[in-house]
Amino acid sequence: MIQMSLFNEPTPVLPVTYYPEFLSQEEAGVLYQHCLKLQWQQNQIKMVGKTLLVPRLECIYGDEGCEYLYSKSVLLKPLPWTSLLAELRDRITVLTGYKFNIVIGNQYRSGQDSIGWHADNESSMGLNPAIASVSLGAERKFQIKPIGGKPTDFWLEHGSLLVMHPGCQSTHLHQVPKTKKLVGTRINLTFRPHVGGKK
Ligand SMILES: O=C(O)CCC(=O)C(=O)O
Repeated sequence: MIQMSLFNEPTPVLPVTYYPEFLSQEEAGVLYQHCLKLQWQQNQIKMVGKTLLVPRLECIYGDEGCEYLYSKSVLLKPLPWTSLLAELRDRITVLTGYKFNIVIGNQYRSGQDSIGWHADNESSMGLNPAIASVSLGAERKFQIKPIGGKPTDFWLEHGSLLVMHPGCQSTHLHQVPKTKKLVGTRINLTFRPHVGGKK
């Protein structure tokens, strides 16, 4: 299906759904404060023979045994769900019908923190995972593009939810680029399935 914009240019149909006001401002504020206290760490990644610091902080919570390895070098071992994170997981499941076993947090401390173009296609999530991404704090640009195609920008607002539907990780790449603008802390929570999970 091709949609046309006002100027008769095709608007890409993306395998994502964006809910700008998924959480109320009050709920988002409480969750942001809770997330600041999670167990953040700056991991190291091995790339082209070098060991580099991941340019953001990360944390992981989830079902027992659902370890998550990405880029063949960063192994995240989940801590047990906090009650707020479990409530949020269940609320997203009620809205979308998708089930999740882990949540990976990304904390972008400034405009210099980022995540480059990638797809979340680790085999531990099984085939065609749905991934649900909650944003808290400072607004950052999120870009998504078909592999070999042009990016579309989303400004992910405090309290918003972006759902990447099954298939998205096989056909599209996404990133949160660095920015020279002065921006505050942003926290992102990505809820994911896991083949080792019980739910
Ligand atoms: O911070 C975001 O919005 C995206 C995070 C992301 O791409 C990831 O965790 O794989």
